[in-house]
Amino acid sequence: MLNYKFEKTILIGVRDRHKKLSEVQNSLEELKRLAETAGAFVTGTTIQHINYYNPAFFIGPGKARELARKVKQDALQTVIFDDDLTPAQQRNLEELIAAKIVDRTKLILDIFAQRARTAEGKLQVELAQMSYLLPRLTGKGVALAQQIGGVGAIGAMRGPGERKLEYDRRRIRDHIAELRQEITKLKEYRSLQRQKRQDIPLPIISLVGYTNAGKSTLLNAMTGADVFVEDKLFATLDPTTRRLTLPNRQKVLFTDTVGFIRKLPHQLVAAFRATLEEVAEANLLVHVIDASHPEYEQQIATVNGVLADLGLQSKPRINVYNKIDLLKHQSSGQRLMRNQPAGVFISAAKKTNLEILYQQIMAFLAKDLIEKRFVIPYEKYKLVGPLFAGGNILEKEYQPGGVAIKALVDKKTYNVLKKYLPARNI
Ligand SMILES: Nc1nc2c(ncn2[C@@H]2O[C@H](COP(=O)(O)OP(=O)(O)OP(=O)(O)O)[C@@H](O)[C@H]2O)c(=O)[nH]1
Ligand SMILES: [Mg+2]
Repeated sequence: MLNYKFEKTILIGVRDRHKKLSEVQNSLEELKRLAETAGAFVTGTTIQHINYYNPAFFIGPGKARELARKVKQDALQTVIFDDDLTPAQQRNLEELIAAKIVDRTKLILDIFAQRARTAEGKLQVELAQMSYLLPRLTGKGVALAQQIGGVGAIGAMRGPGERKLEYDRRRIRDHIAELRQEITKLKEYRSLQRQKRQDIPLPIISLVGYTNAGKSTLLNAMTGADVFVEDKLFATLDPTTRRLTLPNRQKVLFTDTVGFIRKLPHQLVAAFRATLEEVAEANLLVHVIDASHPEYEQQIATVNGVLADLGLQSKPRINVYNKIDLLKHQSSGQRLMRNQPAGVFISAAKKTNLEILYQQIMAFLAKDLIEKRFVIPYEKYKLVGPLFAGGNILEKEYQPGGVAIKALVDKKTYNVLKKYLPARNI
């Protein structure tokens, strides 16, 4: 992990013939927020126009030399590219320019490393970092021992360069395999804990959305939770789950997850798959959109893209347009309503319209459900109890004749359970 604290940093965006200027500018604006989130002191931003990507330097060699001069002149310490560099490009630029050369993926990985708190989060970030590092090993100058916990690999192996490189690669691959195993173990443990906690499985609603859209703020507003909220990118890395009782007394679980971003490093998506699999278990996704963001449409598209990558494009979803308190003009709200998929307009910070969101969630969960009362003999309860999956139990009472349950059930469950209807169904 690099330390960016207060380092004088310049950002480089590249525009080729296929990109719109505004696209490059907006992406750079976001890169600036990312760099600042990491702690860097951004002193300048440059857009380079290029016709083709130079395989050795990414930008043209002339431009690269110019950049080297500027770095020297202004005593810059870090150069961050808004695009991904190949390992060779990064190496060549580093040889030419007297500053750290960082690409967008590396920056995001470092932010994740700074911010991971739980054991699982840290392992996932480490896994992503190792996958990033593997193709970048050159056999020289890579402080591998330091990277993987100070085991004396470098000192112990002083064979010819090639052999050492092969050795380093193997060690990293082994380490990656270990990390994967540990993550799987932790995940299994967590899901076991989850099962233990609930004797009745509750519906799970997952908050998804672009980073900084207001997911954690919404979770806090709805559940009175105390999840870390910050006007920085990637405030949340570790999933948080909270129980919530809806106005109709139905209980549900809400999960807050890591936010998405454009050009989300594939190493991270792969490493966080375990976390994101929880999104896959959800009955319903609530897609939180920052309606006040000038690029909210592109952000929606990015989120849809990541969800599709995870195979979740057809999960039921409610769109939530957040931060409407910041929409100064009514016209921007109307534009939103005209152009976008239907959704609920809220302000999580001001708790505006949350009741409309609750209504929609309840309507979704209650779709095709009927409310009935059953009395289930104790000897059958073990068998029948799990049928109330979905947590739609409204009342539960232990009576002499069995467990009396008032619940919302779907047709199929009703057909199985109807033999337990009490003589007079009230
Ligand atoms: N004005 C306004 N600001 C909001 C609203 N909801 C969230 N915010 C602000 O937006 C910023 C990001 O909020 P978070 O809840 O941390 O966003 P997030 O989606 O959890 O972000 P990540 O965890 O980084 O993915 C914070 O500064 C919030 O105070 C809202 O309804 N109105
Ligand atoms: Mg958050």
